[in-house]
Amino acid sequence: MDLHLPKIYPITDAEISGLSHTEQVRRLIAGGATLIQLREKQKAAGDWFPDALAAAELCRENGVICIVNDRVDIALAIDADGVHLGQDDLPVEMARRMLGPGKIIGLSTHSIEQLEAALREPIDYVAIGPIFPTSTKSDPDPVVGLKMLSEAAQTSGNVPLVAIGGIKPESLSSVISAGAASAAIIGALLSDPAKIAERFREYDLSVSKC
Ligand code: TZP
Ligand code: MG
Repeated sequence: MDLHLPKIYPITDAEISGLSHTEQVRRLIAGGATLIQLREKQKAAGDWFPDALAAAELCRENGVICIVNDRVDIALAIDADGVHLGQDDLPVEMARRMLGPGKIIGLSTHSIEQLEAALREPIDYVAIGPIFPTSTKSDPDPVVGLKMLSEAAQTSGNVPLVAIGGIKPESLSSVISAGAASAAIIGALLSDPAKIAERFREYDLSVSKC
């Protein structure tokens, strides 16, 4: 699949925002998001499913791409557009077999070695991070930095590269200049739930300056 990623890749987090995924999606769409990842690290599938389904339906109604973090079962159940896998999730080959050729698969990496291995898998995009220090991820991998991000961008070639970890509106241009196609963001977008749409627009403004 020839995937074109938007420069801002928002990811939901119910703990940080204190909101349901559906409400976060509503606010992110109001701010202009065109692709959203649903990320739920706490709830069991059965508890999360109704909210995930409503969030996916809201995305569909608005023509917004919906990607599910980690959970191929949820992605299938809500007919999401794709899944974002980590190094410890189902193997990409298996996820591809379950989802079929039409769905998006992204894979998180944390080093050039992992990135090179990821590029041998049937993925649509690859992510690398944390680029900057982050407090959002429990037990984060070592910080990658902008220099390794540039190396990753050269290594990934035509496969779109997503940068993640600690990206603020003021550092967005540095990750795009280093070669990332897109910047995934959690905390800085969601930490003030009343300002999610406003924060998204701030990132959008920074993109226009890139
Ligand atoms: N993977 C690497 S860093 C990270 C993930 C999921 C967290 C990114 O969140 P934030 O708040 O944008 O630093
Ligand atoms: Mg994961």
